[in-house]
Amino acid sequence: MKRDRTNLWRKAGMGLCLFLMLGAVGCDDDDDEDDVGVFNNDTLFEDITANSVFDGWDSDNDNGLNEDEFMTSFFDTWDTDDNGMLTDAELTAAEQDFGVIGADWDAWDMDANGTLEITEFQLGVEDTNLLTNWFTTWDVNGTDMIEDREFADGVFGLWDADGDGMLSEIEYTTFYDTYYGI
Ligand SMILES: [Ca+2]
Ligand SMILES: [Ca+2]
Ligand SMILES: [Ca+2]
Ligand SMILES: [Ca+2]
Repeated sequence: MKRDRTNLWRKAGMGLCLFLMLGAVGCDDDDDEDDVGVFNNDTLFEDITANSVFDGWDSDNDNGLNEDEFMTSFFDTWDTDDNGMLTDAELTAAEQDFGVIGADWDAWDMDANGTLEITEFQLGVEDTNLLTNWFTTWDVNGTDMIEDREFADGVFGLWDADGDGMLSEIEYTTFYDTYYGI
């Protein structure tokens, strides 16, 4: 029934388009494109839930990330080649893709070996309050943990630079495969 009504409206819309075109006004019917090509925070939630990456970070298995687990989740996420260290290139990519502000690579790399190990990363993010700010903002239900839904909503918000709640299929898939693909 709902579908019938939608089709009816769509037909009515096309009729209106035709009418407007006759009046020399352009009409861009991109409804079909929107239906298949736009991804939102629900998509990320479903994907993250399905691939069990979140469960891997939740090391005490209480279905939420405490601040330590949250920190580890970002270290793992940004370590895109999974070698247990963050390089300058990995951090720069993360800064861009997640809208990170205030990370000081040189200061964080305390032994100046060109990579961030997890202890250096931990001290660095504590210094900037970067993850603490996200943690506090994302914990919408006030449990002092980030549950999977809060995580998906938060990360999607970082990816969605223009804040309209949507990413194109290409944008979404690129982000997802880079950071959460298995
Ligand atoms: Ca946990
Ligand atoms: Ca790495
Ligand atoms: Ca280092
Ligand atoms: Ca929470």
